[in-house]
Amino acid sequence: MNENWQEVKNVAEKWVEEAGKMLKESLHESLDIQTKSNPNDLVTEMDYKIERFLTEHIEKRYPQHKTIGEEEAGQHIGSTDGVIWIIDPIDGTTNFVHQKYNFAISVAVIKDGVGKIGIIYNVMQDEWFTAIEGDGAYLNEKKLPVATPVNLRQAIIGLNGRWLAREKQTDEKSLHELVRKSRSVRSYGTAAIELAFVACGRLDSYINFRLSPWDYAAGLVLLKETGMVVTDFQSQNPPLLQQSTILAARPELHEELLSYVYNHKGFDY
Ligand code: 2AM
Ligand code: CA
Ligand code: CA
Ligand code: CA
Repeated sequence: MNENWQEVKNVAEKWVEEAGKMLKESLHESLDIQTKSNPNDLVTEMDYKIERFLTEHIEKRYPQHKTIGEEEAGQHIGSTDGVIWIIDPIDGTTNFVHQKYNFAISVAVIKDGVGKIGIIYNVMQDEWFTAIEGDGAYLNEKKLPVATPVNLRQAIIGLNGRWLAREKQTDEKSLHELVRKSRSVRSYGTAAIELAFVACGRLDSYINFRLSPWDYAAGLVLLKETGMVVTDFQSQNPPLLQQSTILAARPELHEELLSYVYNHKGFDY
């Protein structure tokens, strides 16, 4: 079947917009907050609610499509055949809870393992980072330019301090050294937005030692459209059904950064 991706994207944006409104309204109410894998790994009733809201719309309109989400959807899916929606209902739940700011809804649509649509909605700033494969990436109505090179000395890198704290080695190819050599580092606490920031040039690179497909699937579509490179630490395409390390950067910078992370296998949170 041949999908009209523009139409799918329009419909998806409408649902995401509605979901964004639900999130904004929920900020005025008290929320049920629980923890998952560790005391810092938060989940709220809104994470579940938004994921259900999106998956129900998708199942109703596109019964042939499958859905994978962080909280509940698609845990049985073992193959990338067909059309799959990969959803993060709230990326940056800690920010959602603590800051009521800097969180996103991330939706990717892939077909037979290839990213077709990426939508990252930065809810409180009302910024839409979107892309359709082969059609360029956009920030709101504005088409994003193709990436130009910068070197490490001029680069601003998105990196969570947690990963640095875990690193034992401090040799010339350590993360510590990478941070020292860069112009500066930033940490926003939302992988989806940080990848979108690389796509639009606000960051030159983003590095994460453990992410899941719903954190990066939409970002992959955007980054490809702007000529950015995104791989795991061993320079392979990130998988779409399991966790991965992530290195996203401008083309030449990616190669330079790879030498710093290549020997890292990744960390747990
Ligand atoms: P989340 O908010 O959807 O959980 C910073 O914490 C970034 O890492 C966020 O994008 C967050 O996504 C993601 N992340 C992925 N796995 C995580 C975990 N186990 N604990 C905390 N953050 C996680
Ligand atoms: Ca989470
Ligand atoms: Ca996430
Ligand atoms: Ca999430």
